Amino acid sequence: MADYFSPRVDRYFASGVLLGAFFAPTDMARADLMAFDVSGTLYAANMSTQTIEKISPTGVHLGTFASGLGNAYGVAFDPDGNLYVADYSGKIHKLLPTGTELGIFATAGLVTPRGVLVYGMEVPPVPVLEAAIRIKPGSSSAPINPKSRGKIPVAILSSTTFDAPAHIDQSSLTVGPTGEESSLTFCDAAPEDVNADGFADLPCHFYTQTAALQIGSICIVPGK
Ligand SMILES: [Ca+2]
Repeated sequence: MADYFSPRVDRYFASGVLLGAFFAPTDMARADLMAFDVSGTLYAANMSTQTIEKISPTGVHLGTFASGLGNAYGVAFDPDGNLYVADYSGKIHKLLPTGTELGIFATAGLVTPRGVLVYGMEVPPVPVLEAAIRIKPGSSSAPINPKSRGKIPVAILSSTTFDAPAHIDQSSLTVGPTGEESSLTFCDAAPEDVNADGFADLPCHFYTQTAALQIGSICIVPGK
């Protein structure tokens, strides 16, 4: 969800509960309209800078994808990965997947276009499994010392419908405020049922310093 008057994009759980700021750079005053490409990279039109900005699937600002787009508002991809940009000054720009502008796609009939859609591009969403994080379950206090040079053990629990050791791509696991931290040390070769529910879980270990946890910041554990 882009907020017009503050430079950030927030993310919500499917339930509507606020997950937190997904993307909040100070150099994007107006992240208005956005579109995902097939890899999950987000493209946000910024009318104030006349640019399209790229944001990684974990919310890292990857820089400017294309510039000189007038009053860039709406964005939409076609099946070939070309990007169409609605320019409020009266035209639709067409960009190649590289970001190079192919030219003006249309001007006829356009006065102040803001939104643009490509017919048939409604892509089924990638299934997302949301899981809660419990720190030191069973303990009355749950401190983590961010200055520790040790490792944080994290167990990914299995269930009747989810086999963590079999389904998790271990190389995709991270722990940290952005999800970009290369904090994984290793996962145990042998699965272990850490919560004694009969399902073997995946114990993993993350470098505490690389995870760079801070008081008051969120911690996310993305993985595929
Ligand atoms: Ca278990």
